[in-house]
Amino acid sequence: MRRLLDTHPRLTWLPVLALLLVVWLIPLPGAAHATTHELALDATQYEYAPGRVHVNQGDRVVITLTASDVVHGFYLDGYGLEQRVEPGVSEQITFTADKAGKFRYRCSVSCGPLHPFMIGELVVASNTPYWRAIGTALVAVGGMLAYLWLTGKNKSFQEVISDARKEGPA
Ligand SMILES: [Cu+2]
Repeated sequence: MRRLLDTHPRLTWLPVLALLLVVWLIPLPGAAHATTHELALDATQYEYAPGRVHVNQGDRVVITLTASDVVHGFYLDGYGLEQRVEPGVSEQITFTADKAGKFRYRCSVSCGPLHPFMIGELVVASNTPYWRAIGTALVAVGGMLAYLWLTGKNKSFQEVISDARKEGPA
């Protein structure tokens, strides 16, 4: 290792880079920020209340689903969750919002003429520290690749010079 560092002194910053990666990647799961998000969701002809729900990626979501007029359903796009709910009988839906983005939830039980328009939206905010860590890692890897590319270029340049000297003056 020492001999390698003597011949390639700039390699010394590679351990620093490795340390940087470790520091950034350890808190990666983002579980420290995850909370349990409990909410009541009421289904009625032809809407949900609330019509839009905001949670953070990684949150455990506990929905207490009720129907206040006729039988309704709840189907969450992207997560494939489905639950039927009858008036007067609340249902609980529990899941982890591990996918970031906007997902529609819609009624899955035909409940009347405007049933197809009974749609709500779940907004899962992406985990910023997670993406910042990924971004830093990509930048670091990009920097390392750039360094290796430059090193390789210098080496071949030196080889070119050395070859030129071997050939000597014409
Ligand atoms: Cu419905």
